[in-house]
Amino acid sequence: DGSELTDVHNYVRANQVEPSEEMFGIAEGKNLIVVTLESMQSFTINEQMNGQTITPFLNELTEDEDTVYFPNFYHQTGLGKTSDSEFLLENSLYPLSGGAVFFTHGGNTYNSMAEKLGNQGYATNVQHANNKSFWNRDMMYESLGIDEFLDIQSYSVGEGQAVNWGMKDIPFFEQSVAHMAEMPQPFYSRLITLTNHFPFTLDEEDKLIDEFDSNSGTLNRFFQTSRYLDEAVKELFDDLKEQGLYENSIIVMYGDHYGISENHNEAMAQYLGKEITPYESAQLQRVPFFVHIPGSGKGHVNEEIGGQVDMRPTILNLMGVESDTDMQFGSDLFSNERDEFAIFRDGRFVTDDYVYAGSTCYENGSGQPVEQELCVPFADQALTELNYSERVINGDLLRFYDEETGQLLDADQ
Ligand code: GP9
Ligand code: MN
Repeated sequence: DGSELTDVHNYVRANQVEPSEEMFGIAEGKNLIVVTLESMQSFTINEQMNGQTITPFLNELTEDEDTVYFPNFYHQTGLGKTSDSEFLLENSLYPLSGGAVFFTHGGNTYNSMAEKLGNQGYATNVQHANNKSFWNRDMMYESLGIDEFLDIQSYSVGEGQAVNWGMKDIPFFEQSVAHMAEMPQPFYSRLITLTNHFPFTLDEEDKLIDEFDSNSGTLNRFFQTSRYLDEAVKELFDDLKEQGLYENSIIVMYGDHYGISENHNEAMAQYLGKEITPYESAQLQRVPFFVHIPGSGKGHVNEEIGGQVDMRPTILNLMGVESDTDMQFGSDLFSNERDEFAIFRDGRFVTDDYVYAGSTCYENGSGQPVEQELCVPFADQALTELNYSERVINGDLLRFYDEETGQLLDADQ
């Protein structure tokens, strides 16, 4: 019953931070569009590959007056890959260390961001051009209180519009925005892309830059599919403007997980021009996080260290929706009170001073190994937090929590 939640609840409340006064509510009442950038990694942003720009549109956004870009933002996914990132986004809980939580705990009680926005009168949906049962999404989305799932059945895939895993991102975005034009407003619509997915294959006409020249065909092609995804995002912005949806929407985009695993370290070392130590491997877990609020003038590059668990409180505060009695492990990235901390699902972590990886404590910045004991307090906290999150999920404990009041409930209530 609720008493199993006491420690967790105390921990969550003790680590809670106040929202940023400047940012709270600045997107209130607007449509919320969240785009999952499949396999997009931060090492491609504002960089070149053999003299070619990899992400020209996203690079522009990093300097845009209405866009906040977070370069020190980390994925926190495990075996559930894309679905784990969705879980972090909706719940601000960590996914599980074994198996995909979308499969293992698809019937739990949750208090998702979709449900909260639904309670504020938002129409909520996910759009993704794949079969609805992939990752058990159809079941899990019901538990998450998402009103509608527009899966592959809602798309028409014309000649030349599919590659690799299925529908290409450019026509996917175009048809998704057409769907949005029919939705009651305000809406919360989540778009999950697919083209920048292993094995990173493209039709010739969609290859906008050359391949890289390493011994890894996977990495070589990854630059091209990343370039394609960047082009698709540019067209998404154009589509939204054409449909008159742009001005009244906030567009949030995040990379879901790495595309290039450690199996390609030799090729990555060639690209980066340095050895891939455990420290560098941890830094490669950075994924882009963008918050674009048209007309806000709030754009800047925000160096805050955070991760996907922080998206829910950050977004809800921008939307002017309180979450201070919710059971969430993340915190608002705009808050001044926040500790810089990103805990990976496998126990690695990053703070402003240290990076803990490969059982070694490194100084953040120089990458030099330092005394192990400097990392110990953070390692303890990381473990506590991951364990508490697992306890909530494994015991389906949100059944015993009233998020309206922040009260623990008895089993017989
Ligand atoms: C599948 C897509 C890709 O629908 O989200 O899943 P992934 O393999 O990246 O988890
Ligand atoms: Mn994915």
